Amino acid sequence: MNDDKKIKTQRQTKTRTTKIIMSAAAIMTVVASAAMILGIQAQMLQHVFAQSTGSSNGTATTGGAAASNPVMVNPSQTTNKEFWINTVHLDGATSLHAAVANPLSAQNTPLHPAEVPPANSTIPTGGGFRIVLPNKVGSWDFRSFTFAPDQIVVNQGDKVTLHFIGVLGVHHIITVTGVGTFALHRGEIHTVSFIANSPGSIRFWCSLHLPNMVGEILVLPKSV
Ligand SMILES: [Cu+2]
Repeated sequence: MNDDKKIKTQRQTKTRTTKIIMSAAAIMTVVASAAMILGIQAQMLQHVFAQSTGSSNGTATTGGAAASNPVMVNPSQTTNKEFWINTVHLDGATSLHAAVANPLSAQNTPLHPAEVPPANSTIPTGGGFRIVLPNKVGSWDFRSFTFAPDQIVVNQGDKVTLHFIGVLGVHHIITVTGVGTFALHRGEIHTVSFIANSPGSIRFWCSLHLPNMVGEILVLPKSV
Protein backbone atom coordinates (compact mmCIF):
# COMPACT_ATOMS: atom_id res chain seq x y z
CA MET A 1 0.00 0.00 0.00
CA ASN A 2 1.45 3.36 -0.95
CA ASP A 3 1.34 6.41 1.33
CA ASP A 4 -1.64 8.00 -0.45
CA LYS A 5 -3.74 4.87 -0.02
CA LYS A 6 -2.70 4.61 3.66
CA ILE A 7 -3.81 8.18 4.35
CA LYS A 8 -7.14 7.54 2.51
CA THR A 9 -7.79 4.37 4.56
CA GLN A 10 -6.94 6.21 7.81
CA ARG A 11 -9.36 9.02 6.86
CA GLN A 12 -12.15 6.53 6.06
CA THR A 13 -11.62 4.77 9.43
CA LYS A 14 -11.73 8.15 11.23
CA THR A 15 -14.95 9.13 9.48
CA ARG A 16 -16.61 5.78 10.39
CA THR A 17 -15.52 6.14 14.05
CA THR A 18 -16.90 9.69 14.16
CA LYS A 19 -20.21 8.48 12.68
CA ILE A 20 -20.47 5.66 15.26
CA ILE A 21 -19.74 8.09 18.13
CA MET A 22 -22.36 10.53 16.80
CA SER A 23 -24.96 7.75 16.47
CA ALA A 24 -24.25 6.57 20.03
CA ALA A 25 -24.61 10.15 21.28
CA ALA A 26 -27.94 10.51 19.46
CA ILE A 27 -29.24 7.25 20.97
CA MET A 28 -28.15 8.36 24.46
CA THR A 29 -29.90 11.71 23.97
CA VAL A 30 -33.15 9.93 22.99
CA VAL A 31 -32.87 7.55 25.97
CA ALA A 32 -32.17 10.44 28.35
CA SER A 33 -35.14 12.42 26.98
CA ALA A 34 -37.43 9.40 27.32
CA ALA A 35 -36.25 8.84 30.91
CA MET A 36 -36.88 12.52 31.68
CA ILE A 37 -40.42 12.37 30.23
CA LEU A 38 -41.17 9.18 32.14
CA GLY A 39 -39.78 10.75 35.32
CA ILE A 40 -41.99 13.81 34.88
CA GLN A 41 -45.01 11.58 34.22
CA ALA A 42 -44.25 9.51 37.33
CA GLN A 43 -44.00 12.72 39.37
CA MET A 44 -47.32 13.92 37.95
CA LEU A 45 -48.97 10.59 38.76
CA GLN A 46 -47.60 10.73 42.30
CA HIS A 47 -48.96 14.27 42.63
CA VAL A 48 -52.40 13.24 41.34
CA PHE A 49 -52.41 10.20 43.64
CA ALA A 50 -51.39 12.38 46.60
CA GLN A 51 -54.21 14.80 45.79
CA SER A 52 -56.75 11.97 45.49
CA THR A 53 -55.72 10.58 48.86
CA GLY A 54 -55.53 14.01 50.51
CA SER A 55 -51.78 13.74 51.03
CA SER A 56 -49.04 15.89 49.57
CA ASN A 57 -46.16 13.93 51.06
CA GLY A 58 -47.45 10.37 50.73
CA THR A 59 -47.38 9.78 54.49
CA ALA A 60 -51.11 10.11 55.11
CA THR A 61 -53.50 7.18 54.78
CA THR A 62 -54.25 5.97 51.30
CA GLY A 63 -57.78 5.74 49.84
CA GLY A 64 -57.86 2.02 50.63
CA ALA A 65 -56.88 2.55 54.26
CA ALA A 66 -59.41 5.40 54.61
CA ALA A 67 -62.14 3.13 53.24
CA SER A 68 -61.40 0.57 55.96
CA ASN A 69 -61.58 3.27 58.68
CA PRO A 70 -65.08 4.73 58.34
CA VAL A 71 -66.09 7.86 60.20
CA MET A 72 -68.23 6.85 63.17
CA VAL A 73 -71.68 8.41 63.48
CA ASN A 74 -72.85 9.44 66.92
CA PRO A 75 -76.67 9.72 66.99
CA SER A 76 -76.47 11.94 70.11
CA GLN A 77 -74.94 14.70 67.99
CA THR A 78 -77.36 16.72 65.88
CA THR A 79 -76.26 18.65 62.85
CA ASN A 80 -77.54 20.21 59.69
CA LYS A 81 -77.93 17.66 56.92
CA GLU A 82 -78.38 18.73 53.30
CA PHE A 83 -79.19 16.48 50.34
CA TRP A 84 -79.73 16.97 46.60
CA ILE A 85 -82.32 14.58 45.18
CA ASN A 86 -82.65 14.18 41.39
CA THR A 87 -85.73 12.96 39.56
CA VAL A 88 -84.63 10.10 37.34
CA HIS A 89 -86.06 7.69 34.84
CA LEU A 90 -84.13 4.72 33.56
CA ASP A 91 -84.78 3.61 29.99
CA GLY A 92 -84.16 0.18 28.56
CA ALA A 93 -84.36 0.92 24.85
CA THR A 94 -83.91 -1.96 22.44
CA SER A 95 -85.08 -3.39 19.13
CA LEU A 96 -86.94 -6.36 17.72
CA HIS A 97 -84.13 -6.71 15.23
CA ALA A 98 -80.44 -7.22 15.88
CA ALA A 99 -78.05 -4.46 14.78
CA VAL A 100 -80.82 -2.17 13.53
CA ALA A 101 -80.52 1.52 14.38
CA ASN A 102 -82.77 2.37 17.35
CA PRO A 103 -83.95 6.01 17.47
CA LEU A 104 -84.92 5.60 21.15
CA SER A 105 -81.43 4.62 22.26
CA ALA A 106 -78.27 6.64 22.82
CA GLN A 107 -76.40 3.53 21.77
CA ASN A 108 -78.11 3.83 18.42
CA THR A 109 -77.32 0.39 17.03
CA PRO A 110 -77.89 -2.37 19.61
CA LEU A 111 -74.97 -4.76 19.78
CA HIS A 112 -76.89 -7.50 21.56
CA PRO A 113 -79.38 -9.95 20.04
CA ALA A 114 -82.88 -8.90 19.04
CA GLU A 115 -85.41 -8.69 21.91
CA VAL A 116 -89.19 -8.86 21.91
CA PRO A 117 -91.30 -7.18 24.62
CA PRO A 118 -92.87 -9.56 27.18
CA ALA A 119 -96.09 -11.09 25.83
CA ASN A 120 -97.98 -10.54 29.11
CA SER A 121 -96.67 -7.43 30.81
CA THR A 122 -96.65 -7.64 34.61
CA ILE A 123 -95.82 -3.99 35.26
CA PRO A 124 -98.08 -2.38 37.87
CA THR A 125 -100.34 0.53 37.00
CA GLY A 126 -99.70 3.93 38.58
CA GLY A 127 -97.50 5.77 36.07
CA GLY A 128 -94.14 4.73 37.51
CA PHE A 129 -93.47 2.36 34.64
CA ARG A 130 -94.02 2.77 30.95
CA ILE A 131 -93.60 0.38 28.08
CA VAL A 132 -93.47 1.71 24.52
CA LEU A 133 -94.35 -1.09 22.13
CA PRO A 134 -92.34 -1.60 18.94
CA ASN A 135 -92.60 1.26 16.45
CA LYS A 136 -92.40 0.84 12.69
CA VAL A 137 -88.66 0.08 12.79
CA GLY A 138 -89.08 -2.38 15.68
CA SER A 139 -87.72 -0.18 18.48
CA TRP A 140 -89.27 -0.43 21.91
CA ASP A 141 -88.54 0.94 25.36
CA PHE A 142 -89.18 0.15 29.02
CA ARG A 143 -89.00 3.04 31.50
CA SER A 144 -88.88 3.14 35.29
CA PHE A 145 -89.07 6.32 37.43
CA THR A 146 -87.12 6.81 40.65
CA PHE A 147 -85.35 9.32 42.90
CA ALA A 148 -81.56 9.51 43.21
CA PRO A 149 -80.79 9.07 46.06
CA ASP A 150 -83.88 7.24 47.29
CA GLN A 151 -82.67 6.47 50.81
CA ILE A 152 -81.21 8.95 53.28
CA VAL A 153 -80.06 8.43 56.87
CA VAL A 154 -80.13 11.22 59.47
CA ASN A 155 -80.03 11.46 63.26
CA GLN A 156 -82.99 12.39 65.46
CA GLY A 157 -82.87 16.15 66.03
CA ASP A 158 -81.02 16.92 62.78
CA LYS A 159 -82.13 19.86 60.67
CA VAL A 160 -82.75 18.21 57.30
CA THR A 161 -82.75 20.18 54.05
CA LEU A 162 -83.82 18.43 50.85
CA HIS A 163 -83.32 20.02 47.43
CA PHE A 164 -85.50 18.21 44.87
CA ILE A 165 -84.14 18.70 41.33
CA GLY A 166 -86.39 18.22 38.27
CA VAL A 167 -84.03 16.50 35.84
CA LEU A 168 -85.95 13.74 34.05
CA GLY A 169 -89.70 13.65 33.56
CA VAL A 170 -91.79 16.66 32.48
CA HIS A 171 -93.19 17.19 35.97
CA HIS A 172 -93.79 15.47 39.30
CA ILE A 173 -96.12 15.94 42.27
CA ILE A 174 -93.97 15.18 45.30
CA THR A 175 -95.06 14.69 48.92
CA VAL A 176 -92.76 14.51 51.93
CA THR A 177 -94.69 13.02 54.87
CA GLY A 178 -95.42 15.65 57.52
CA VAL A 179 -93.81 18.40 55.44
CA GLY A 180 -96.02 19.03 52.39
CA THR A 181 -96.82 18.47 48.72
CA PHE A 182 -95.44 20.44 45.78
CA ALA A 183 -95.15 20.30 41.99
CA LEU A 184 -91.71 20.03 40.41
CA HIS A 185 -91.07 20.70 36.72
CA ARG A 186 -87.98 19.85 34.72
CA GLY A 187 -85.35 22.53 35.27
CA GLU A 188 -86.67 23.57 38.71
CA ILE A 189 -85.28 23.02 42.20
CA HIS A 190 -87.68 22.90 45.15
CA THR A 191 -86.25 22.99 48.68
CA VAL A 192 -87.90 21.80 51.89
CA SER A 193 -86.47 21.92 55.39
CA PHE A 194 -87.55 20.35 58.69
CA ILE A 195 -86.31 19.03 62.01
CA ALA A 196 -86.29 15.22 62.24
CA ASN A 197 -87.93 15.15 65.69
CA SER A 198 -88.98 11.50 65.81
CA PRO A 199 -86.97 8.37 65.08
CA GLY A 200 -88.32 6.11 62.36
CA SER A 201 -89.03 6.47 58.66
CA ILE A 202 -90.20 9.55 56.73
CA ARG A 203 -91.45 8.65 53.24
CA PHE A 204 -91.35 10.82 50.15
CA TRP A 205 -92.99 9.96 46.83
CA CYS A 206 -94.31 11.24 43.50
CA SER A 207 -98.04 10.62 43.10
CA LEU A 208 -97.72 10.62 39.27
CA HIS A 209 -95.14 7.82 39.21
CA LEU A 210 -96.17 5.19 41.73
CA PRO A 211 -95.40 2.62 42.96
CA ASN A 212 -91.65 2.95 42.29
CA MET A 213 -90.91 6.68 42.53
CA VAL A 214 -90.61 6.57 46.31
CA GLY A 215 -87.92 7.31 48.85
CA GLU A 216 -87.24 7.07 52.56
CA ILE A 217 -85.49 9.17 55.19
CA LEU A 218 -84.39 6.91 58.00
CA VAL A 219 -84.15 8.81 61.31
CA LEU A 220 -81.83 7.09 63.82
CA PRO A 221 -82.88 7.47 67.49
CA LYS A 222 -80.90 9.76 69.77
CA SER A 223 -78.89 7.76 72.30
CA VAL A 224 -79.91 8.34 75.98
CU1 LIG B 1 -92.86 11.73 39.21
